[in-house]
Amino acid sequence: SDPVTLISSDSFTPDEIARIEVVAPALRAGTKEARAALPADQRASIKAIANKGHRAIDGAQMDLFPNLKLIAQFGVGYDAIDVAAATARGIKVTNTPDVLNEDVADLAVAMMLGWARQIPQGDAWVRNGTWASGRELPLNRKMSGAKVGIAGMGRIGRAIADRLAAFNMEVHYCSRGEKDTPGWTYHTDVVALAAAVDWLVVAVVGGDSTRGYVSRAAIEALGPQGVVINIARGTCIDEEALIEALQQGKIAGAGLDVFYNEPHVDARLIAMDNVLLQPHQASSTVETRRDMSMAQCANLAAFFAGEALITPVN
Ligand code: 8YV
Repeated sequence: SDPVTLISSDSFTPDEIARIEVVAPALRAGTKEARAALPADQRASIKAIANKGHRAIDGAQMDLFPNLKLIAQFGVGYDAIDVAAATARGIKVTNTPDVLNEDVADLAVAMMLGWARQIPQGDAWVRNGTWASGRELPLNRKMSGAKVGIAGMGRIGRAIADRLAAFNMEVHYCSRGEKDTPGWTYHTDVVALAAAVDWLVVAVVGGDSTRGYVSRAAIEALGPQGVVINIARGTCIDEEALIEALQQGKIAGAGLDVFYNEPHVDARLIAMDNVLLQPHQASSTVETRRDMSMAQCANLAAFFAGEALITPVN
């Protein structure tokens, strides 16, 4: 039977689906229920999965497809995929690194500036007549020249640090090891990093290895002037500790693009106006989403051609 790629998410755009279908015939089953309902012969025809977003692909999902050999993720993060379960089954996993570094870094900086300069609040004051009535926005915080800590000096962390260096910020970071960096200060752990800075930007990998990585201790070490920015994964921060620290004024604020239970954001975060919220959109530009789609399809094409995968994870 015909289809060889399974499109396992309903969040692919028509353009992205068209690109996948150019590589090989495809079948769509965007939910667990839809996949389980596929007849056995269709499931047996599937050799690759094109996945997107956070839909969990676990061992049981893989076992629905006895001839599955590749899971190609749309995105740099692959925490939605149980990579150990894939490896154990001889299934390769690929992601789409690098092409999104600039956009993710841009949004991190935009959230920092948006928070510091109260851009959402200022926009509201103009629109709702508060400014016209003679009031002035409370004074902003200065971002340029401040101290920033980057948690995770990978490809995205470095793109963020490069940008912030141009804002004359003093760059500190922690990472799995010390990196070759232009005068930036390395810290061995995130608590020491947070204690040294006012801005903490989270750019570590997602998944089990970083669950709660920005701990209660790290959040509290940041102090009452501190602001947390997260463009990584909601799971990388102890969200409960973050919410309590924000409510109690133990830190000044947060800019968050990712959450524990997204797209459902904790009502306590939504209630606080010292928190800048974004709908997980750091890679969402026309240009980068096209490049991510092409990177996903390049991996699919290499796989079907029997060539080396371009960006393998396992
Ligand atoms: C998602 C992301 O891929 O690349 C990542 O890891 O988090 C995003 O770019 C995107 O949200 C697709 O749903």
